[in-house]
Amino acid sequence: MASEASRLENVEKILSGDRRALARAITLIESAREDHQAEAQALLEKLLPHSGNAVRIGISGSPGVGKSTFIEAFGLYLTAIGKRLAVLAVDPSSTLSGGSILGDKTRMERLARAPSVFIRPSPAAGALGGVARRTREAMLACEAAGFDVVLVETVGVGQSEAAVAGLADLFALLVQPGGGDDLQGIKRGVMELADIIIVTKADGALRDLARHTQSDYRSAMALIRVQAKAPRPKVLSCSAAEESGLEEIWRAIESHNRALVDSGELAIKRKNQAVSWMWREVEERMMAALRGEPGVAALSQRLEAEVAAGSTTPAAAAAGILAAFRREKGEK
Ligand SMILES: Nc1nc2c(ncn2[C@@H]2O[C@H](COP(=O)(O)OP(=O)(O)O)[C@@H](O)[C@H]2O)c(=O)[nH]1
Ligand SMILES: [Mg+2]
Repeated sequence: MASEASRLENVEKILSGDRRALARAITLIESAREDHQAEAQALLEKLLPHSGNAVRIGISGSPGVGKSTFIEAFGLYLTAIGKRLAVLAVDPSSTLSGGSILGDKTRMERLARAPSVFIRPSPAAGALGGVARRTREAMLACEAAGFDVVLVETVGVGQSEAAVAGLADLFALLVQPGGGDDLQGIKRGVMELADIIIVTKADGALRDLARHTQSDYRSAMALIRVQAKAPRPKVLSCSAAEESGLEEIWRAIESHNRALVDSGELAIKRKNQAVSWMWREVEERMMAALRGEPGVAALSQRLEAEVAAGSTTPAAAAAGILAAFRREKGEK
């Protein structure tokens, strides 16, 4: 463990907006080592009282839809109006060495050079839940460092949208012109998560198609169940290439945010998110503890075979596994 003095110095640096200290803190947060995790939690406890002041935006969309280009253009727009921006990227399909997001970081070259911007790609370490959990903590660290806007980007694959929506105030889904009737195969569940849908590449030859796509999504969203107290989802379009539509998107985000603040929903949403992350963490740790017991492992292999063969019911086998876990824990 770091000494109390050096930890305090670190906290001071982060609070003053030192991006290097922030980057080091996130490395610590992302480390799987147990001593690093303990250190990270100690650090986070000091940072937590200073977090909570950013607009938290989740962004998702299929590969090629224009996320990176959008984030660069939108990020530059935000810095131009005086915002400090942190970009955290979660890519469950990438690895540290060959990851697409690391490639993206170089594509966001102009944004990465801006002095008021912090860009952080996260490698796909372990389960998605783990990646997103650390992203949540990284986001809190960014807030403590004084960033006004935190953008969390994920590639639309399976559960990553829900994970990112679960830590954001507002979830933006990017779609590209085209698609037609099936709305590009985007799952209803993902559409239901969206607070705002952004049609990208509304320029040049794609301009008209983008307009059609926008109205298709408007119709589709009108049919979708809206979260009771959330503002109605908006469907907007933009061109990152022409840097158009960005101001309107920011205004929509601000007005969404203001509505959440005014109704008291933002505080409730964030509280619920934090509590559900706690339980997710408990689940993860419980399962890790359970799987880590050698006696349980041996038994569960046998029970798996029995359940597969139909000679034991899943419920009876589950009860057996939990009983074995309690026995082993009781012996210690
Ligand atoms: N015409 C046009 N092309 C764009 C725009 N934004 C992105 N693209 C192109 O779409 C492709 C995918 O963009 P990228 O940002 O890498 O998508 P990502 O995979 O979602 O991050 C690239 O070839 C971009 O040049 C835009 O605003 N207009
Ligand atoms: Mg990208």
